[in-house]
Amino acid sequence: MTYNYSYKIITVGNANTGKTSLANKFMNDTFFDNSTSTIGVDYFTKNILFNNLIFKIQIWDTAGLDVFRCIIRSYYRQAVGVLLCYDINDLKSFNDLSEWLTELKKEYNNTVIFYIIGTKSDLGKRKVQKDLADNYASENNMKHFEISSVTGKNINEVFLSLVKDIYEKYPNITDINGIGTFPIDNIINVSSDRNFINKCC
Ligand SMILES: Nc1nc2c(ncn2[C@@H]2O[C@H](COP(=O)(O)OP(=O)(O)OP(=O)(O)O)[C@@H](O)[C@H]2O)c(=O)[nH]1
Ligand SMILES: [Mg+2]
Repeated sequence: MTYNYSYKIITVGNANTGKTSLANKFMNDTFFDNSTSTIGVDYFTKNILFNNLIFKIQIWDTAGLDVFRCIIRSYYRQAVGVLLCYDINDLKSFNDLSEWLTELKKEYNNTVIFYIIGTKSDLGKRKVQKDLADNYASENNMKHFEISSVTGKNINEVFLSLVKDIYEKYPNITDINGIGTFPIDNIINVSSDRNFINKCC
C-alpha cells in the first residue's frame, strides 16, 4: 500500500507503564492482561487517513527495563514523535519522566514532538493528579493525554493529534522514516573485537 507521509514514533518510559499495550490497542484494538516485558524494541505500523492523505505510522515500542537502555538509544534516531509514558497509578513512573526527558533531549534538537501519556486511567488508583501532569507538560511545551488501553479512552485521539501536529510542523517532508536509514550503531563489525566492545555505553 502506498502512503503520502511516513512518520517514526517511539514509545518511551519506565517498565510496566503500558507502552506495548498502548501500541496494541491502537494497532489491533486488543488488550492483554498479562503482556510480557518488551525485549529491546518492537515494531508496528498502521495507516491513518486524514485530510484525504494516507499517513503511515511506524511505532517503535521500546523496552522500559534498565537493562535495555543502551540498546534502545540507537532506535531514538529519526523519530519525529515521542510518546513519553507514565502510569497514573504509580508516582515513581511520573517522577522518572524528567530523567527520560533529559536523556531524550540529548538525542534531539527541537525537531521532535513530545507528548506525555498517563496510562491505565481505568484502574482507579490514581497517584498522579491530572493538574500536576498537565502543568509538567505545559512547562515543557508538550501535550498531555490520559489513556486506557482497556477501555480505549483517548487512544485514537493521541495518534490523530500527533499526526496532525507533525503534519502541520513539516508539511513538506513526506518520509520521516526509521526504515531504510537503520541506525549505524546497529552494525556490528564482527571482525574487530575492539569495535564491538566500544559499541555501546
Ligand atoms: N488496567 C490496565 N492495565 C494495563 C493498561 N495498560 C497496560 N496494562 C497492564 O500493565 C502491564 C504492563 O503493560 P505493558 O504494555 O507490557 O507495559 P510496557 O510499558 O510495555 O512494559 P515494558 O515493555 O517492560 O517496558 C500489563 O499487565 C498490562 O496488561 C491499562 O490501560 N489498564
Ligand atoms: Mg513493552
